[in-house]
Amino acid sequence: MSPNRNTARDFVVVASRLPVDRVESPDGGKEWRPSPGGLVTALEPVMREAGGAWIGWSGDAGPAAGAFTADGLQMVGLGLSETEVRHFYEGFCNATLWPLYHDVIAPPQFHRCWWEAYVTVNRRFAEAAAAQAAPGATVWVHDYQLQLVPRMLREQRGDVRIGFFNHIPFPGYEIFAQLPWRQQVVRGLLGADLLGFQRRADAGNFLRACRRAAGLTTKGTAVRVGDREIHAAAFPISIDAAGLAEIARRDEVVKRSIQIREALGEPALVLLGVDRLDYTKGILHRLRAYGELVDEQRLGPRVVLIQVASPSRERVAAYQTLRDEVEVMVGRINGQHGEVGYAPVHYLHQSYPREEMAALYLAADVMLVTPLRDGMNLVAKEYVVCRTDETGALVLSEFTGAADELGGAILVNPHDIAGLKDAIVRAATIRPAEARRRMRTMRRRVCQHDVARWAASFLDTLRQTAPNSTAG
Ligand code: GDG
Repeated sequence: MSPNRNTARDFVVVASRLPVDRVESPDGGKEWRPSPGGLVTALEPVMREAGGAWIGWSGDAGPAAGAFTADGLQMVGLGLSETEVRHFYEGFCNATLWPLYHDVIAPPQFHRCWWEAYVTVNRRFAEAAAAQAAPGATVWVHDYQLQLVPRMLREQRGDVRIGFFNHIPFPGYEIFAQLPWRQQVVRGLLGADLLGFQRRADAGNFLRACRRAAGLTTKGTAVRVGDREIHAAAFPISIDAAGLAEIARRDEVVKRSIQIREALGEPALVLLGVDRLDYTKGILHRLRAYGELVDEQRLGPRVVLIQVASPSRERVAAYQTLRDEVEVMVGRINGQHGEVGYAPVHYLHQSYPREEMAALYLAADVMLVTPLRDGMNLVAKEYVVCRTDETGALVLSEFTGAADELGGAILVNPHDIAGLKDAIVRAATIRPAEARRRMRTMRRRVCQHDVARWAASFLDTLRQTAPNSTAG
């Protein structure tokens, strides 16, 4: 497809979701409201400077929203039918690729009709990108939902520079090899000039898949496909550290954090977990360890764990089962150890504004981030950035990308419940001087390596890659 002269853009972001939500407007109609996330914060300046466009899906089944502007940014909304939502989004993305790429914590399901929907929807995104991109434009494709887009786009538009960033892990080859369409996925990704991963290990796994699934030769970070050279390397994502620290310093947020501890009855110790309610996040392991610690009274009297578990993928069966299991476990701990006026677990199956999240981070003495597998985990970075007074302690799973960067955390293997319990006790009883030293190291790291630096580093590297002109 040739670029549309009226809309040709020098910078195009392609992500499965738009950074806006369709919500009720005050007059009873519908309007687009920004859903601020790290990605849009990081890419906004680049988009504004280049007059860029963001291609994505609104999140609802139905016709395409088409082109519109939101807060001065150009959006192009694509549509998914009800069947595509089930087969592409809930099926292939969330019940095939998500569990497969997270070390098969849940069994992945392989269905040919889901794969077909994945191909169809990826083609729709690639065509939209081909129509938006100006000659020689830079197109940045995001995440596991769109792995076929780089190649599909390159076949139509040999002139554009294509980057791809995978937000979730890329699995070891023995796991990836289960995917019946492994070769198509590898070839799809190799349409890009530069492939970014969270950890070096993820890039290494991908390079191995290139050798094993596609029989290609790799050298260092490079893969050769015909006369093209593609690079795969680690670009660990981050957060808008300055923006979040500013929120955490606001008087009303600090006051709210004090209020939260008051509402809990001024406990001596507050632990916090913040996750999408997802089986990769290790919520059950965390509750198990915490429940035993309460039982054994190793954390002192009237300790409180606040667990925010924001609703996620509620129509996917594995998520419904997980919700039931978490709620049973929370009920058991509170039933056994609670009293009138005291519950050891405050479980919140809701979403909160950013200010409330910052107040929760400020209210917590110990943050528990215990995923069984996580590409990065931004919550760990958000916690340390909010701790502007350098107090607090972070218990962090070694199976997160964040563990590669946050050396000041108390690292754990969440499968080792005894080890997890010891780590929680250690974090709860850490000497203030040691806590400060650890927190300072972590804050420095995240503040210096924020999301703007991540985006700049990826785009600079992409710019330096030789333009690859032919389809691979
Ligand atoms: C994927 C990868 C990678 C959660 N509840 C609320 C809320 N959140 C925010 C957190 C955080 C974000 O959602 C979650 O990010 P994570 O990184 O923890 O996890 P995933 O959603 O699985 O993200 C992950 C990430 O992509 C980026 O590349 O790090 O590994 O799986 O920012 O604060 N925010 C608000 N209310 C809530 O109730 N406002």
